[in-house]
Amino acid sequence: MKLNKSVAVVVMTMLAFAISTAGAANAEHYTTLTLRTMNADIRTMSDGNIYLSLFPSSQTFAGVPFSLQVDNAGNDVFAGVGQLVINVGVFGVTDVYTLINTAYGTANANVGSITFNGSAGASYTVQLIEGNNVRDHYFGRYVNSTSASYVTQAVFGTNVAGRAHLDMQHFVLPAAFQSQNLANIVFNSTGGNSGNPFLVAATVKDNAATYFNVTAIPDVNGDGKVDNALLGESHGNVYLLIIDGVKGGVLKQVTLGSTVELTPISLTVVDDANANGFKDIAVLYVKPDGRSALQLRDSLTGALVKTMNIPMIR
Ligand SMILES: [Ca+2]
Ligand SMILES: [Ca+2]
Repeated sequence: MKLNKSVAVVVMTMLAFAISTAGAANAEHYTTLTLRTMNADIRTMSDGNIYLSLFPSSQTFAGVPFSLQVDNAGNDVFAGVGQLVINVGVFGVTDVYTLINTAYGTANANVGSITFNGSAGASYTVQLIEGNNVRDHYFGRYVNSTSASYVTQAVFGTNVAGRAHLDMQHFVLPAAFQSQNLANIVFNSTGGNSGNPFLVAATVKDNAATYFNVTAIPDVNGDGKVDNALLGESHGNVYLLIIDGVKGGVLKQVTLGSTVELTPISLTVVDDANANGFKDIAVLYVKPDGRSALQLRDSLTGALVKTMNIPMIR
């Protein structure tokens, strides 16, 4: 609905800080982005009182952390016809979450776009369409519906007539981004009174993994060169990776269990217990009861050969 603060036509290239919120080791890895430049205050919009508690604060909406900011002038979103460039600089981003709604809006109007630019050429643009992936923040006489499955309506606020709300868009980036930095996100607003999109906050999720140990294993891909086995953890699971010792590509990836079930310690090469001609790998880990165990995994297939409890020390 109405933007009480006058928003001039602006084309802006603004910087933003990326604040890492890695959190617990077992948590998914999110980075909340801070908009360094804002030019409107949604607390003054229709039913804007519901936003009073939000700025500034850290919030979790639908399981995704967001950083909500307010500047010295009392602005808390980027709005109006113009462009905001948010520098990111996070490697291997898989998902981007945004809080975007509009003031006003005409059904099916193209009111802008959001573009994700990689550091090595990847680029992905999504148009912002009223009634598809954006809608009025206020449930009233403008556009009150979204059809895109990746929009979660009213992650904050109330989704009924006469009340305001914020919606969350979940963009899944193409695979090319997993081998480069997400350099920046360009929020482009063109809608004017056909729908004036405003960006409240954005957060990115990456595929960061933590590796605990690596060991050389006899050649498993037949190029005559020694390969490597790695023990790692990502997104709440513990993994064994067999990678090409020369080129680094993944030959086999298997999940050993969740980080709730096992805490990875180390791994080593052992003899060929399952007699398939390839040495096996013993992974040492700690169970929830504090006792340690070994998973014996085949170095070619990653298949579980056996699990061995380790005798207590007397
Ligand atoms: Ca090899
Ligand atoms: Ca074997």
